Amino acid sequence: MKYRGIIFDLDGVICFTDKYHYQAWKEMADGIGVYFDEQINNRLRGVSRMASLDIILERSEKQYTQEEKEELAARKNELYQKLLHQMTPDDLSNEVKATMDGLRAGGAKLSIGSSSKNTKLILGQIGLDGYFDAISDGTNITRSKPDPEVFLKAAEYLHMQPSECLVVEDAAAGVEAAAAGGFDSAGLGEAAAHPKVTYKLETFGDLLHI
Ligand code: B16
Ligand code: MG
Repeated sequence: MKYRGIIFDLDGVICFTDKYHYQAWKEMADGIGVYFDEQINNRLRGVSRMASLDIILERSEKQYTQEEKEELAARKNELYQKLLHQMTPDDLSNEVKATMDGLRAGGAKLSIGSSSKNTKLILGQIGLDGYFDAISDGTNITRSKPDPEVFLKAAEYLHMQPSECLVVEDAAAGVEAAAAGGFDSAGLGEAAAHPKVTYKLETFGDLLHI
């Protein structure tokens, strides 16, 4: 591994909370009579909570005030957090854990770079409390991916330059953010097909061969 630092996205890379986001947004959208389906949910990957709500409300005839929108986002988050409490260390795959342990044994420092304000709750649920050398998440940024802020902060917390770090992402917005910040990136799923991605991963374990 030629990188001294590795910055992992959380949702879609370390663990999978898509189905919980979907259930919580669906319940909120049903409550206000707005159509929502899995295809719209796919557009929310890597996007911040308020930007996700704006995408969902594209289907609404009513105009919501900022205060009303904050209430809707809070309602969704309450439902989402209830679902997150169902997660256990079994939601962390052996492959992901063994790969991260291997990268660390090779000398790399590991950080999270996630848009989620629930990062610490999720890491606690899956048994990774205190595991990372740094955490940059939705609580320390003002601009969401595709803005590079979350990754630049992670590099800063690791005391490294972007050129020394590799970003691991599953979302197009995340690959854009990495490129905008001067980071190389490794992509899984939709991110592997992005024209700006540096390495296409088939599995998480492929990181050990970079
Ligand atoms: P929260 P990531 C992102 O996490 C999710 O992919 C995205 O769907 C979600 O809206 C966003 O976090 C904000 O999450 O509501 O928990 O603050 O992929 O950047 O780890
Ligand atoms: Mg993601």
